[in-house]
Amino acid sequence: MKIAVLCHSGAGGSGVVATELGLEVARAGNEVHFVGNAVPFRLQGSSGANGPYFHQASAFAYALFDQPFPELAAANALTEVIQEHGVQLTHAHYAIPHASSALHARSITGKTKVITTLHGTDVTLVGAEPAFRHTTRHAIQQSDAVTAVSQFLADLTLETLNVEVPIEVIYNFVDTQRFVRVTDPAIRARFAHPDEALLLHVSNFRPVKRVEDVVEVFARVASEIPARLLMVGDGPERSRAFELAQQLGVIGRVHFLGSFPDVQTVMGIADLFLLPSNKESFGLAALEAMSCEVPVVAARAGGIPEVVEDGVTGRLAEVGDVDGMAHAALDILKNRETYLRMGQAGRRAAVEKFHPSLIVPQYLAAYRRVLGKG
Ligand code: GMT
Repeated sequence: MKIAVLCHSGAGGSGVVATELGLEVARAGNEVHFVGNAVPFRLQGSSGANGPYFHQASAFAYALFDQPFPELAAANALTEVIQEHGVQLTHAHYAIPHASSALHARSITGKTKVITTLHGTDVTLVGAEPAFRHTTRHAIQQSDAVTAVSQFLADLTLETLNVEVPIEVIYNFVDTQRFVRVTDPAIRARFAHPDEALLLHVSNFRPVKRVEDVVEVFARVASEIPARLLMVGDGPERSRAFELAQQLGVIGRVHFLGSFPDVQTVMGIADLFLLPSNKESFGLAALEAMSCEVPVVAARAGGIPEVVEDGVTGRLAEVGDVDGMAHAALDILKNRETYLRMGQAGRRAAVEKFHPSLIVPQYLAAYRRVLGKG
């Protein structure tokens, strides 16, 4: 099969899933072409002569336009890729603008099918916004197939956007060979003393992630046991989290490491992962932590309970309940038996439910069905 992929290039879960899937689909012998404004975050350095290939959309700016039109540029670049490389199928990750760009290219060429994967805020925030309601619904309705990364998201889409097409749930996956426990004490020693608990948060620091709650939970934990917090990623809420850590007097024990692609190294040395988001359709970072045998304390929001099993692979509390989350974190960190049991259960879930060998074939089957080959 020849497949084009449209996705966000930054350090967000939808771009990560799109990239890891593109790499797997290429490894399975298919030709994969990414099209966009920039090389996706995790594709950098990962593609070889057999692909996946990356095609840059034009960044043309014109004085009359008060802003550029990246979705039109993407549709144009995709049209060229379809014509030049005989792409039969376009996989759009995130409804707006990627599915819209793909539909545009389909309408120009009459040659590509479009499969759209819904990831989260494309429905819960963007799709719920009156400014994008009709275009989001149209992009979903007109796709040749639609998938969502959790049952929660599929149900919400059908309900809130009044969508009338079927939505197949295909969970996200994790590379369980890459996301493993890191046992080298020298790596952990860079960030924490052996007697300190190492807590971790990884995200793009948008308001939806509630990064201030991460700091609040950490401050409560650190008032009872020796602990440190690693904050990985960057985004609009970073400085607020930093200021709060200063106000709460824990700044010396909180390390803001910025954003980097090899997050498995810090996942593999952490003792606890925090994800207090107020909306989360899946929570890919939590799954990556689970694969590294790290228990997760998270908000009972959206699709998180489909990934993190309360009391088994971690603990869930209501959104904003920082006392409850701190209490749960301390329960886990103070009880070695619970900590080990939850870590091992997380790893087992990653291997048995979210392994690429289980999930990638579901996408390949969807591709074949859309192309009338399955
Ligand atoms: O929809 C978003 O907010 C963006 C997206 C991203 O690129 O970070 O995150 C969503 O997709 C991820 C991959 O499927 C999911 O793991 C995240 O839960 C989801 N984010 C939200 O729902 C807030």
